[in-house]
Amino acid sequence: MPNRNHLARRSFLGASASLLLSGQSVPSSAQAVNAEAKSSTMIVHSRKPEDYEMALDGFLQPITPIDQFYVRSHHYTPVVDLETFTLRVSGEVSAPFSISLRDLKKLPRVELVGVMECAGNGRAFYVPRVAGLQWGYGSVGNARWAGVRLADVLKKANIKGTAKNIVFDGADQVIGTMPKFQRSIPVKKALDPDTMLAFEMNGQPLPIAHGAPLRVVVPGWSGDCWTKWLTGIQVIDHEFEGFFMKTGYRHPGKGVPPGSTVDPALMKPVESVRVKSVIATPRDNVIMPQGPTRIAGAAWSGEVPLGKVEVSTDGGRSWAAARLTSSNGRWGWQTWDHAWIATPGSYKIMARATDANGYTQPTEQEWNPSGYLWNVIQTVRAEVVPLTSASYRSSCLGCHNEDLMRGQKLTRVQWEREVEKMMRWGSQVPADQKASLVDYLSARFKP
Ligand SMILES: Nc1nc2c(c(=O)[nH]1)N[C@H]1C(S)=C(S)[C@@H](COP(=O)(O)O)O[C@H]1N2
Ligand SMILES: [Mo]
Repeated sequence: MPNRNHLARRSFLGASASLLLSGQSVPSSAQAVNAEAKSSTMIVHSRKPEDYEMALDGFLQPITPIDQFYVRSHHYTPVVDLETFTLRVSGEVSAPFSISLRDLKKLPRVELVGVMECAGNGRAFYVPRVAGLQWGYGSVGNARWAGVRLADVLKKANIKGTAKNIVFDGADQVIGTMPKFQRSIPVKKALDPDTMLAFEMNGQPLPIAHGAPLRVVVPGWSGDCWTKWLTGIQVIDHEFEGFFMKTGYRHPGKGVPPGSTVDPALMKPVESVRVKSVIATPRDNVIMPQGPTRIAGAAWSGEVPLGKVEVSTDGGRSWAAARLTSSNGRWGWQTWDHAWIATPGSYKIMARATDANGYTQPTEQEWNPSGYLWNVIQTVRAEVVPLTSASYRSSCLGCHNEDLMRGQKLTRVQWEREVEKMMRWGSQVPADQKASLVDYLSARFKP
């Protein structure tokens, strides 16, 4: 994996001034938004614009806390004045209108749990490398969104029969002469009762980094369709020609020879995400003691619902059904786990998800020019070492209580130094068992 740059705890203090909402008297509901901060566990890809990735631990949680939810912004975060904010609905409608947030909230309220995944999630794994943010696993999150149906807003404007696509406009502070971030979705998806304009996330007013005061929620479709800082909805009777539809966010629909270029006109806009599972625990390259072990993570799908999740501990030769441990509904991700009795040896642990149509995650990459929709089955290598290592018993426990080891949480290098010191001080560790003793100590008593 490329440079993993973690957030320093203080890093957001410096940025907080630009996160403040302007205006003297904002409604009280807006004030919580100001107290916005991200967890120090997040992986920083860029501070300006803000691009933060969730750490693997996040896949153990049925709902992603806001402070761990990934951020992907093409431009700088705008300053939004809630007092003067209006949403404009125009184009192929017979009753165009502008509406304040307060009036928008008078429409029927809807709520759902939905996973949002960046189309570029997993881009870092493509070989050869693809330009763009080098996301690992964590440009995805699962939140409870609340707002109003986009269909209700469109109904209010009375969209015409000629309507084909809905273009969303955000208030981004555009960088230089870059194109505005504008995406469109087809009318059919826009009218789906689950497609919404959200003003709440996990029961709080939508945070600024996530699009306050209003964003689009397009369940099952990749994050690029989920426009943040929404200020305009334009109904059009043709295909939208903006850069991020015509050139960006297009996929050949199948794998192409790695490293090749494809004419955007021959590709299609990215819409649904693909079925995928991520292993949060154990971690890749772990050395761990034998015994009961929990293999766990999260899995999700897009337009086609999630079917099942299976786990293999033998590199994909045999598979066992994992247990789904959350009930996040049709559009959310599901946490899963699998109990495994690990015996000493080397293992390749895998998790694979299958959607309700029977499509299973691939074992090999299907390369595409922008590195979208990575969903290759993940492999985690684990080294399981004996719990009652004979040399641990005779060499360490011969003189010390286990408390002494338990009290020291050391790295492998540090344990190696300790073992060498003990050997100098008379411990009879057979030379050929030194390495496995160090493995054992560093697996059981790690930082
Ligand atoms: N206005 C606006 N909306 C946007 C973006 C943006 O840059 N500007 N980024 C999109 C992309 S590519 C993704 S993956 C999601 C990320 O949403 P998040 O930052 O809330 O995680 O927002 C989408 N909506
Ligand atoms: Mo994205």
